[in-house]
Amino acid sequence: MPTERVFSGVQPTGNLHLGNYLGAIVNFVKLQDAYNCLYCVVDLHAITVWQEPAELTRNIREVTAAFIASGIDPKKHIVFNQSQVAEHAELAWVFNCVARLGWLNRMTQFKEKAGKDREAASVGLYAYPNLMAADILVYRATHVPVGEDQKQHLELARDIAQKFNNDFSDSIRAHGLDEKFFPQPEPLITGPATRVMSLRDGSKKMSKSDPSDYSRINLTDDADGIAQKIRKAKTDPEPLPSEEKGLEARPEADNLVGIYAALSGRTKADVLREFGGGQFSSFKSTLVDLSVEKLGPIGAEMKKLTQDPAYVDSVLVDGADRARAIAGQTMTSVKDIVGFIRKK
Ligand code: AQP
Repeated sequence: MPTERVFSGVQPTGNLHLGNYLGAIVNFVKLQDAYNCLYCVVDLHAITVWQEPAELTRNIREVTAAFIASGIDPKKHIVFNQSQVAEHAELAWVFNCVARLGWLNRMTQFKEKAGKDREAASVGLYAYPNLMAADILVYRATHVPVGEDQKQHLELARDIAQKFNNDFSDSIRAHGLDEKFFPQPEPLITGPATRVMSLRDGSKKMSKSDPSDYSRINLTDDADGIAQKIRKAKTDPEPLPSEEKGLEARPEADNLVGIYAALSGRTKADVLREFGGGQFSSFKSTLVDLSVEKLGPIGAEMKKLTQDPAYVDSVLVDGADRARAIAGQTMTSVKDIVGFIRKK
């Protein structure tokens, strides 16, 4: 039985896209054989920016459906939504008191998301990385599959784990616990599409919040939608290069080749050996066929699952019960370590 634990999450903020799929969900699926996995719909993170309540409920079910439709087995592993396991928020508070303001001030995602009007951003958006550290460490997870954009937050989680272990080392020892109470979680940023870019602008990451729907392929897009978006995707006038080096300074070409490679399970070099020297128009047609073949069945299954909300909710309740059992044990030890009094 595998002993190392994987944790990762996706925010239910709508417009789940190819970047979320290739950067994260595909890897979630692959890791199921080698690890015990927890996959979380991080609804507490979602409300760091305003969410319409009814839409949030729909989006929680949609992300759950995407997990299952992509091949995550919620019986063998744990699929749940974050707000059902109160220990995430409880540990996050302890981490708010461990992490330093200076550490959070360096987080680039907050700067990007808060934009110019930082005073108007929610406190939650600022403290988001501490909650993310709690999500991972409340399960003492050792591996975290994420896209490239989450690397900095993972480094912060490692710093928090280390500072907690150092600050409380005497107490950890006094309670007979492992001196490395919290492990150092390893980011797993793998595959040829760890940062999928916008189809309209190769310098911007594909993102749920981009106002242009043509910038991303949504997992719920039908075949016509996928075809239109790929055909309209920005490219340059040169033919495709035959080697990877030729993709440098051609971000749009690099992105489409990376998407093709990830969807076909090949390397970029291998894809270029086949398509190098050809025009984008024919490459795009092949990419449309591949995308429809790979994403079509997932979108169809998502649609089916979301039509049965009682089933989706039962998966989340069952997963949350199992997650709580693990998180509760960690919080019991954390309370002892910190010096809180609790019912014995
Ligand atoms: N463009 C991307 N390429 C590769 N991986 C990506 N991820 C997100 N965008 C890309 C990865 O998907 C997982 C879930 O992301 P999330 O929903 O928790 O948060 P996010 O990064 O904020 O997603 P978006 O789409 O970029 O939303 P907005 O528009 O709100 O900023 C993570 O593992 C992430 O790395």
